[in-house]
Amino acid sequence: MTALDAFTPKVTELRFPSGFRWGTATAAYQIEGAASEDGRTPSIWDTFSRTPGKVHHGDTGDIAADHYHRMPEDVALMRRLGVTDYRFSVAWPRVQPTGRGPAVQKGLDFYRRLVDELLKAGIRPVATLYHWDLPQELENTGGWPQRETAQRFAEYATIMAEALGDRVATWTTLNEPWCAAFLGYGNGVHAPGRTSNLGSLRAAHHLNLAHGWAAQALRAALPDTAEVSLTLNLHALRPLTPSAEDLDAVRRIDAVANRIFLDPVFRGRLPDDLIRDTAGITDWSFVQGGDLTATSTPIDSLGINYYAPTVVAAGETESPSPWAGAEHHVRFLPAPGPRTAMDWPVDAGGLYELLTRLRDELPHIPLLVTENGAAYHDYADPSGHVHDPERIAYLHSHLTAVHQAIQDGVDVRGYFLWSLLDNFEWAYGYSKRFGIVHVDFATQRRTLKDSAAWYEQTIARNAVKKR
Ligand code: IFM
Repeated sequence: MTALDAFTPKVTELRFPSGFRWGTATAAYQIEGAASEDGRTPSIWDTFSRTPGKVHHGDTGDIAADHYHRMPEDVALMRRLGVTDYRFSVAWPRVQPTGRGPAVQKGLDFYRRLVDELLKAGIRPVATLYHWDLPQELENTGGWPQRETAQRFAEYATIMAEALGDRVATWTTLNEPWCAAFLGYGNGVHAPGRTSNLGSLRAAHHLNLAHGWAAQALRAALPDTAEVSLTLNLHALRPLTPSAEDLDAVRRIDAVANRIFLDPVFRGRLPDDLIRDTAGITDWSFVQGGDLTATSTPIDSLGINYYAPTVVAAGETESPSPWAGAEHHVRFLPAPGPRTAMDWPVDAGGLYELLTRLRDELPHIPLLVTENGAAYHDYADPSGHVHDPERIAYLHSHLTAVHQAIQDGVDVRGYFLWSLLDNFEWAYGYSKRFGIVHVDFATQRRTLKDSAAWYEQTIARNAVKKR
């Protein structure tokens, strides 16, 4: 130690800006259950999960974490943790069972009660309109590859804004449209399980259009102070080597994973290279005049969901793949590093890379990390405790990356941990646990994991420890 060190206070904490939003996130189909109560009709996920072989173990969201009946208990848990914000999604088929026409009051009432409960607890509600549960009736008439679905979505956005707009200040139109388009209609591992490259590209465009029209509908119905947002799962892409071939592989995937959404939404155009790369599939004539003006309706913030980076190289991918043909001559490789129960690498650098990229490319748009977290093989020990040190380490490293990004000039306004509760992890059913609250699905008993206590302290300090 030098003489100077003795007088320099040691930075032991990485403090976040005051007013930083600390949230948790969930999605309707993953937690609500009550799949056929109070007028709710099947969504594409009900149909898909009931189709043999589609979801691990034949699991469905019929009961899930039974949040529909336990909502006050779950809000009380969040209050205990001290979260400032809660990001939930609305189940479209609970509110508008056929995807058309008037709303079902009982369905709306659930979200009214939820919002009231949150406000009573001092928690800001952040509502997502679409987290993948399309009313089955709209899939029957063509789903997202069909333009009309985007019109229906804008009407549903108006219904929700009129019902909750006086109390919900932050609205997200879509969650992860990449998954809805490319996993749902490209490789079919998500609902509705269709496999068509053309279908996935049409779906991506109509999701962009749905976002733009819904943003306009929200603006028309909400107070001027409302925050209108979109959440993307942008891919942090890394070339295997700096060779021209590997860099071109990154470019191709960046076009079909990231810029296919970023460019229509923030620049009012489609990437030229995407149009070139997909020329064998479509001439994009389903994009009509005025569409790209609608998709670029200004929004107030962008949500980023991040879990792990993706390494790409020149080569060949096995089909069916979700990349709409743009992956020809592209290979995906496992990134190095420790892995979560999803077999995803733990690498917070990818989050930093995405955030700083957005700072450089879209300097005026405030960012929210709307999902980040990890699944591990958690269990309650004989004394009833759930120890999850790996999740704490994961969260710590990713929050450190967010802090560094803020230091480096990125306008990140909040962080929403995925997820509050263990829940239905889509095609993996209940086999993957992302919650900081353990759910015993046989009894629906909730137990705070060690990571919940860690998050509570982090929120209270508005800081993570420097390691
Ligand atoms: O559970 C999902 C969530 O619904 C969307 N983003 C990724 C999470 C983990 O896979």
